Amino acid sequence: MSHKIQTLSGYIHEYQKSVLQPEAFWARIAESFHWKKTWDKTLDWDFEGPDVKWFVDGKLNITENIFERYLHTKGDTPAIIWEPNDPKEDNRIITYRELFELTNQFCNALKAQGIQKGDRVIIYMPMVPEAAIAMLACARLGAVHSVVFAGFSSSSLADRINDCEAKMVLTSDGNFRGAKQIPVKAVVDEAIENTPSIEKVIVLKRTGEEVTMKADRDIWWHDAIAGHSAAFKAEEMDSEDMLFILYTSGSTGKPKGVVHTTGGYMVYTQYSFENVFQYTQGDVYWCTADVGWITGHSYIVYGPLLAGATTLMFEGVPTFPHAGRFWEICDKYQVNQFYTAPTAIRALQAHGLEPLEPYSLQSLKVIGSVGEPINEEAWHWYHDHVGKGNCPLVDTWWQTETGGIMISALAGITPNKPAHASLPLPGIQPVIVDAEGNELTGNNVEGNLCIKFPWPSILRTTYGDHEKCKNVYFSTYKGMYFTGDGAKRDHDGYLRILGRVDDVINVSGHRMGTAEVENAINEHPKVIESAVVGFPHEVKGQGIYAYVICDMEGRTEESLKNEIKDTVRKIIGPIAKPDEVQIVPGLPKTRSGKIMRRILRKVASKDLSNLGDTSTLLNPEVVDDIIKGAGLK
Ligand code: 6R9
Repeated sequence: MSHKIQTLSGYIHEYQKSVLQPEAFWARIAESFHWKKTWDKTLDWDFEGPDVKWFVDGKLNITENIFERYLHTKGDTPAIIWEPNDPKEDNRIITYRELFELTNQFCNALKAQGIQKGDRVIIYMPMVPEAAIAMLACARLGAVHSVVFAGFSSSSLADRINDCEAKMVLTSDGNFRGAKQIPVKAVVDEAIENTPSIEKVIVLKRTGEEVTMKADRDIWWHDAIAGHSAAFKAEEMDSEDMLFILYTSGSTGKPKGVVHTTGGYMVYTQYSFENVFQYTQGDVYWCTADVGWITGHSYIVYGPLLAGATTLMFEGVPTFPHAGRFWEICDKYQVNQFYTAPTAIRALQAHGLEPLEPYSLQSLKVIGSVGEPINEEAWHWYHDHVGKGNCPLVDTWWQTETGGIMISALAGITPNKPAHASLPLPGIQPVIVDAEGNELTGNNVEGNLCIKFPWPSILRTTYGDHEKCKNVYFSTYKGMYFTGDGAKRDHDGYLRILGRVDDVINVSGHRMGTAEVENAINEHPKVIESAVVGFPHEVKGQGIYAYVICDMEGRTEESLKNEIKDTVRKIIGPIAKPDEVQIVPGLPKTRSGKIMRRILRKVASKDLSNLGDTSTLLNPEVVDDIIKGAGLK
């Protein structure tokens, strides 16, 4: 039975029910899934711990809700349509039955290589169907997957492997990305020099480039699956058994391993997918994210497949071999729902309308946005030229930690308002609070965004460090989950997300902690101290600006700046490379020694108004030097 909301009054009705009787509301939705044993209690929760359990003592396997649930009706329906990086290469269309068999076969391969229920498996792969097969196979045998975006460096990869003590890495020889070919296996080799827990590496042949294969450790994917059966009995999992760990940046130094569990994540991703995108059976849905991010987990793989949808997976980039690539793919497969990020829209907007001209885009019914606030200009361009003015544009606000979309219009059901995420989904109770944590009720209010009641796909912990989970998300405001975002409820009652209020920068929709980038910069032997802030960037949304105190001996300013950028690229990955590096004589500090980031943010955004009183600083004179150094005086 579908729980798709059909009308505005239906939304209002469902929302009210979900707030008045959340347990009854979610129990009714969960009943439409296949459970090996139904739950004894719908919800157990306490935000102090935090300790949240949904569908307590329920037993299930999430992949049975994709495969066994649909095989008799959808065996021959395409589950995944895969479009390669290079349009000249053949595409692949994989039906539900084929995906089922490929998943089972890979389960058998993983088992033969020593993977058991509870083991952690790292997936560091390109956007190919095998990445989804790897995730599903882990879930089916009860292993915990942790996908690491294949643009991260070897040391970022090693940190994640060590944090969760993974036993295996799944990777490829190389990745195609636009005109580039990236030697991924070499990155893995470097990473696992320092990861004692890794026993095996399975390598998918993708680019055919030469790689070193270490005997007894490395095995080709095609050899690993050879001779294995296409049948595998799904492991019985508890609702609260871990499904995956996904690392994400926060305001503290190292990325945190956000933990999602089986039952609640399953229920929420399908429910939110069907409702936000108003997916109808037979539609072709396309989300352009990478499976290395939460959007790829929830809205390329799990949500759509749980809904029995056809999900398109694209290996490449928006501008290769030409800036009309996205639109070409939309027409080629008659895509009905298209979901992308504002940064991609802005990048394509810069190419003008010409690349759109050869394509009709007539099949599109719904367009969506995710990852960062969408500015009004990009909103209108996307709405008018891609959606041709007649597709609802769902601006979906959510986070790695929330597992699924929290605030968004339901396409064509609830009203669209440019640059507003708008209204919460049923079951989601957002509140705007002031600095003291008082709830700001009514309209026309602005403050920090919290959620005051659990929803099924809320994070359960941060891997190996529950205290951190408590401190980061549940301690700032007592009894509430704190999102780290600022928000405004406008005069009509629609929510607008204002961006992060903590030390997290959002670069092209990717989260970077300022402390994390500073730690990387400080690895350079010539660096004495650094401070990193975000600044407005036309395409990326935010760019990274680094202020660095250096020992200049033997270096020119230019060479040092490049070395610093390179250090960050090597330590974290290309996405964290600073856009600007400014060498400074000092950093503005308070008398207690805290860096005044507010001033640095102002200078980085070339805005010298309201710098505030700098006379109370420990070193007021550096402010002038910094302003001059930035070329603003
Ligand atoms: C799904 C995802 C989460 C942060 C979040 C917020 C920003 C995401 C947004 C948005 C405004 C939207 N964000 N969607 N801001 N409007 N529609 O992106 O997860 O990578 O964890 O990032 O992204 O700041 O806190 P994640």
